[in-house]
Amino acid sequence: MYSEARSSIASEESEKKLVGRDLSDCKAQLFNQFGQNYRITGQRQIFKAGFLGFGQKEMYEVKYIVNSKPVAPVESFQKSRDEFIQKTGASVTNTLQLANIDKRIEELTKNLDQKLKEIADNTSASDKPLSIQKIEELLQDNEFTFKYINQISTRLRAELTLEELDDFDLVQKTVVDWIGESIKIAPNIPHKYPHVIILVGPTGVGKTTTIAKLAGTMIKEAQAKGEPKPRIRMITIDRTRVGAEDQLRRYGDIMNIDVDKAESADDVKEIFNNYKENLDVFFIDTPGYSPNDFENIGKMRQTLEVQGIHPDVYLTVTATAKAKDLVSIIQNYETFNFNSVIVTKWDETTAVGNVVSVLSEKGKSVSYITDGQQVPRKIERAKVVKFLTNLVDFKIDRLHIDDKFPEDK
Ligand SMILES: Nc1nc2c(ncn2[C@@H]2O[C@H](COP(=O)(O)OP(=O)(O)OP(=O)(O)O)[C@@H](O)[C@H]2O)c(=O)[nH]1
Ligand SMILES: [Mg+2]
Repeated sequence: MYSEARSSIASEESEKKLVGRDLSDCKAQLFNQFGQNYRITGQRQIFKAGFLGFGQKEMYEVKYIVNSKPVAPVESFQKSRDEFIQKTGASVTNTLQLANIDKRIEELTKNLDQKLKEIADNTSASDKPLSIQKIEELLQDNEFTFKYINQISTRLRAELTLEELDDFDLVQKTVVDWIGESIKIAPNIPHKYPHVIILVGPTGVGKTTTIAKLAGTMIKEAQAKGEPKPRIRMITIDRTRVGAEDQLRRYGDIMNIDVDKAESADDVKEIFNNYKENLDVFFIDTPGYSPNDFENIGKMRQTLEVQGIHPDVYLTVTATAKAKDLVSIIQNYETFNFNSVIVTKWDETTAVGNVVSVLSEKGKSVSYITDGQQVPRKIERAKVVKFLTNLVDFKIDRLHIDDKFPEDK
């Protein structure tokens, strides 16, 4: 429902509509086009459907009328001032009254300046070239954070000429390249043997499943190369969740991998020392804790503080997590000194701008992506191209990005 304004002005054109991000955005657009020669006659919130009709976005629609005889704001003020002086001038006979009039004019001028400044401040959004506005909308639809979007817009203004900004294909291509450059892929670094791999992260993100996928992939790759089966052992330190150990054991049984349970740093150390000579890889599965559960996260950290194991720690997060939550997960799991991030449940979302924005902001690299429940099939090493081809509604030059972002640089 529109909330309607009541008064009407005689010399006006017909009513029109305009859509913006919010009321001040609509006002800024109107000011940009008509100065102050418009009047809002109605306003309402509307919802714009996102990609394939999913993910509605709140927008604002205003109805407005433009005055038929435009008068610039400053002119109108000067006119009123002249009329004011003319009207009062006849009766003004002494300097005191004149001084009062001057003071009043000064006040009015100050107020008007302030108003104009406020309007100008609000106007800056609609000053944007159309291509920047369009790219910002695309980035929003892909759930990039406001901070990330602002950086892209600022860079576009700084690095592209007005002519280039008119070419939307070029703008998209440039932005896709910049997004690609902001994604850090964790390098495949050589490690000490046995290779200790620990997955940490919030509850239910897929840590245990991902460990099974990683172990299964190692076995499959060795088979494919005709190499001997890697010697793997898995440890669970999950004491809190019923069935956590069973879940890991079930995967262990299928792949013929032994599973141990550890309750303390001493347990982990003992298991490690008992088997380290005869193992290639140790996987350590951990319980999931809310990022705000500092107490349990702290205790778990102590359990994993074992001299000499040199672990590769991965933070596991889902692609579906909100940007704000990703920030707090990264911050609160920082204590594990994780090397890189594994992004799970890629199959459960279409927008990955949230992950790209937060990882780039926090300077974190990504190592693996998992995109389904099947073990071990649904895991792959992270690739920039995978992120870019997932961008919704962007025009992607596949040959160009394959060339610019080759795998395993
Ligand atoms: N769709 C989808 N589901 C996944 C993926 N990875 C894991 N899952 C599912 O997510 C659920 C939780 O997986 P777990 O491996 O138990 O998660 P966890 O992080 O070990 O959970 P906790 O140990 O309870 O913290 C299971 O139903 C998995 O099948 C994925 O990439 N895509
Ligand atoms: Mg688990």
